[in-house]
Amino acid sequence: MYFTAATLALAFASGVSAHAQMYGVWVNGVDQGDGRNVYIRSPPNNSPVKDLASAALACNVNGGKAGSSFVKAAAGDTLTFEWYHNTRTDDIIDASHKGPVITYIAPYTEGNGAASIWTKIAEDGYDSSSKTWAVQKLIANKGKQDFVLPANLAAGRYLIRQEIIAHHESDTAYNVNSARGAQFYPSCVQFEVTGSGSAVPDQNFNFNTGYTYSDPGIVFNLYSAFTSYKIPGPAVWNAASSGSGSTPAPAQTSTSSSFVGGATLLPDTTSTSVAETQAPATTSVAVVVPTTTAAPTTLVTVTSAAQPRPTKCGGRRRRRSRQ
Ligand SMILES: [Cu+2]
Repeated sequence: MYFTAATLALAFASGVSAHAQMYGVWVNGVDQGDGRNVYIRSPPNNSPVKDLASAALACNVNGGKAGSSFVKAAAGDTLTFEWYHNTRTDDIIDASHKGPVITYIAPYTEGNGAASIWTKIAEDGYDSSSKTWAVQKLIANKGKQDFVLPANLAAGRYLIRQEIIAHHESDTAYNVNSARGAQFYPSCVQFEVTGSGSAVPDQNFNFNTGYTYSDPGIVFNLYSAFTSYKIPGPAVWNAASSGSGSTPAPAQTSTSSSFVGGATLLPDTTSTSVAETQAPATTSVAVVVPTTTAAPTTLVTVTSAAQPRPTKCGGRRRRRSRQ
């Protein structure tokens, strides 16, 4: 066994990226094992999708490559999707990558999911009372995001797609500046659901047409003095009003019991990654000064040297005190 220089360079580059992907699924608290390329349509790396016209927006790169097995669950079960950064239970995703975690379901397809087939079943965005983003809860919860399968969901095979949206560069839309834009981390999991319910997901949402560059939940300035955040996509599906079931609508369960509002971490400007080495359009870098709450309160513009710099997203992060 030997490594070429290119192999080593790639290995290093993927090691310093600050993104995330999915490791596996838990059903009612029971670990279903490493799902990568087994029941998860795993992408080749943890880089984000940013182009809203890309078919990969639905189920990521390799989204049309069907896995070899299905997670078995029953309608009404609590499911946990577990994310990681480079290795299981590590730092999960760079703390700068604040944003929502959203979950959709579609009838099973061996296709790539880029079609009008999706229905939103759970979402967690920004809690203005605690100034907490879903991604912060995800990190505090060791990468685990819980949601409940609707109790009257019709039995059958499904794809369940969970995405993280990271807003640290989304003040500018990707179609305006491809070096910036919201970062989407979609992951599709193959499920075989049992139960006697009759509710069939029917929102027929299509990511390529339903997510747009005019959506305030997609082009969003994380460093502005915001007080609320509108999660993109349709409202969470009310399964109770579908089919003949009469059970309550699914609720996003809280996974934040151990979360303590942390300091705002500085966007990293010191290291590079494979996907995000393009320089910003200008040489100014917005830096949020850390505060004791999760909400950015002070915006300072630091003008860098004339040399273009990589955008933040690196694995190493440097804390700086106010100077
Ligand atoms: Cu990233």
